[in-house]
Amino acid sequence: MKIAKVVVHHVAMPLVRPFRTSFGVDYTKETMLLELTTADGVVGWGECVAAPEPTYSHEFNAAAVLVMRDHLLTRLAGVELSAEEVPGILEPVRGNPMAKGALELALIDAQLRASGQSFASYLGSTRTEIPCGVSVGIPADDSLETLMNEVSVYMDAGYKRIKLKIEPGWDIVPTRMVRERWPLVPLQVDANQAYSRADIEHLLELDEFDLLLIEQPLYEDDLLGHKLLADRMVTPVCLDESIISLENADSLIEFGACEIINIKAGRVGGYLTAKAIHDMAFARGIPVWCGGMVETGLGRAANVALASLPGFVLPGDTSASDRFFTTDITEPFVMNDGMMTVPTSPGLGVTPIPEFLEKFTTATEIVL
Ligand code: SMG
Ligand code: MG
Repeated sequence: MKIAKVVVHHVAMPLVRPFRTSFGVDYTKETMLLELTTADGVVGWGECVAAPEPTYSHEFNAAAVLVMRDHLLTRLAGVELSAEEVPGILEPVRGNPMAKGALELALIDAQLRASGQSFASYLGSTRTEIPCGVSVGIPADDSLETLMNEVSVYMDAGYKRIKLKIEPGWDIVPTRMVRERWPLVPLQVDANQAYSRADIEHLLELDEFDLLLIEQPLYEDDLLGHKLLADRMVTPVCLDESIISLENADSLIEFGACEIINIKAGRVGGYLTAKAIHDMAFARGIPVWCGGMVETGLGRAANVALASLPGFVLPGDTSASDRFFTTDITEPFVMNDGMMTVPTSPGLGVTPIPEFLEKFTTATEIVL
């Protein structure tokens, strides 16, 4: 295929409630949806999981557009290529995994629409439905009551796993409260790098809550710190932000810095690398699960397909569309008895609904 045109749709979608993490609070999802057209007139869609600010990682929306336009599409446009060649062609460009992953996804979608194959089948899916977990933010009002009410809503909805966002000052007490109220629910915590090695003794207090894992407790570059923690903590250490490639995932497992991996395609440069990390971890018996970046239905479709691979043995942050949005940009992803159906139509299996795309679009940019 030849990439002939790429339009970036900037969208802003209100969240049903604020989503607060240790690095900030969001009231709106401001994201970029890519509409890629091939020389044959096939359209594919992708979603960039960067944010307006470089707070989860170094990438941010404005920079991602520039990188796509000036450094990625200059290498990809107008040449005959398949999606599988994209990681290799973009390899000379350092970093910028979210920008790369978004373009790769749009091309995969176009390619699969042309061939009539679903994304899940293309990846090698072994399941028709997946269990859903949910990520619960730190309450914007710092109230334990607000947290308990929110978790109650998710428990009633049938979520199979609860993840609590934690930070210094919001960790032991809320985790204990949720664990006491729901003694059996699979529970995990995510600090988004908010602690340091000086907090190791404190983090060990979480061991009493029978957690599935603790996610990214320390700064992403503190690999030794994660190993020191993993050596002492009974709760398995899982890495998110620190995992940026197949090679470093392999290294960090070998080094003992993590026992479980959160796989997010955008953080590692795309779904092909995400699958490679899955395959490596599966072969080594390392559990993985699918992370989320508050995606619209487009990115959610891709994540649900990824999460249907056999090594995804823990429920992911693959919640229903209504966890974040009153109106999704695609047909909404719904959950039944804690499970979500993996799309089977060609490509991602969903496309933006024109009326909703128009409603949420704040700007469009032609980058090729
Ligand atoms: O999509 O359900 C989702 C969000 C899950 O907690 C979530 N993501 O560090 O894992 C993480 C965060 C990163 C995004 S915060 C805006
Ligand atoms: Mg995380």
